Amino acid sequence: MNIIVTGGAGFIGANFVYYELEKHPEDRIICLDKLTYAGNLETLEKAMKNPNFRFVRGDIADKEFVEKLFEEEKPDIVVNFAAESHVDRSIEDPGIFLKTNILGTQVLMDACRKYGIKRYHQVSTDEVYGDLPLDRPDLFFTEETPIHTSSPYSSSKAGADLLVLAYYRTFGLPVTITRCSNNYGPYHFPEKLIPLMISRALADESLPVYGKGENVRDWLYVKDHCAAIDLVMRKGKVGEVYNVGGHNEKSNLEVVKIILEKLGKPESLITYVTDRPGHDMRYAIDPTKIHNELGWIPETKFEDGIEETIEWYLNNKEWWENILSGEYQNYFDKMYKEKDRV
Ligand code: NAD
Ligand code: TDX
Repeated sequence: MNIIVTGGAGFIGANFVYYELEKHPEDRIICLDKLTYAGNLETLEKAMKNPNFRFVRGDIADKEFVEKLFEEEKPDIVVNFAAESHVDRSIEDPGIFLKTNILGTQVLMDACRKYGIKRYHQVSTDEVYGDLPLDRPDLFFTEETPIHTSSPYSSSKAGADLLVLAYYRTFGLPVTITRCSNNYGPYHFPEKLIPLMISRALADESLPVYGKGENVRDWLYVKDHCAAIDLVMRKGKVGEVYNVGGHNEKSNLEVVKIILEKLGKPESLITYVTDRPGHDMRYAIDPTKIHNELGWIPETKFEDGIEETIEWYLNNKEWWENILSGEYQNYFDKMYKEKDRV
């Protein structure tokens, strides 16, 4: 099968590219990525050596470009990871979130309608459900929980989800959606909580915790998310939404303290800073549906996953130091433009 993976130079998309190349060597992966500040071609260096992998630089919201790629590749499946993904950036500048996350999804699905597709899979987030209170640990997000967003980011993801379901109902497009909790693991961009705290702690810099650090996230190791997407896009029921999460709730302060402890750094590095406006209090996924229908369970315990992740950041300093210095943005020109390989 030919599978277009959009946003494959980002955190989860890249992990998914490697997951697919290993698990389904018979399939061909075409990664379409705009290489925004969050895209890093260095991450895909190993994949580039695989004859079943192709990288193409482009914008999912560019209709002409997307149609040309569909004509060339005739994809069987499209998995859409491409998005602006950072909540804080969406508070600073919402416009690009609406363009990429909503209009980009529309352009991709229109191409799917025009050229035909076996499956369009939308990678979404638990943030579309809004948040849960800290004093109700009995409450979880199910697929029936109403959409109730807080940030421009989550609103743009919810808008896209609604459009995907509309394309199923109105046009019969064979779609599926996964809504996943917070991921962590290799290749996570160091603007997000866990890699930010690891890189700053290693440099003995202050660790900025928003508010009191009591907000709770439901952490899932990225490989478990990749396994869930792989299952849903191949075996999930068309027109359905599947929640993905690991019953791994931790407050931000707990996470930061675990990182400090593992790195042997003092808690005095923690600095409480002004809270994020509209900050969601607690996310918690009920993954019963994907477990019962498709047999998915998370395999990595947080205690193991966080150790592996810290180990990865220690062993791959160059990867994130190039990001912090901005060097990674020259990689495309250096390695690919001159050689006309993409
Ligand atoms: P990321 O920011 O690390 O990567 C996004 C990728 O998309 C980058 O490579 C970027 O260059 C690319 N991109 C952005 N705009 C594009 C455009 N217009 N055209 C083509 N490519 C474009 O994001 P991530 O954390 O890997 O998240 C991937 C997806 O998973 C997103 O849709 C996000 O909403 C969703 N998600 C993320 C998490 C999480 O914890 N990170 C949890 C649930 C869902
Ligand atoms: O410096 C920080 N200090 C801090 O206290 C940062 C960057 C974050 N935080 C807090 C805010 C959140 O409560 O840590 C928590 C996690 O923050 P992020 O890493 O920004 O993730 P979050 O806002 O939870 O969103 C993530 O999970 C859902 C992803 O970025 C989204 O793309 C995904 O949809």
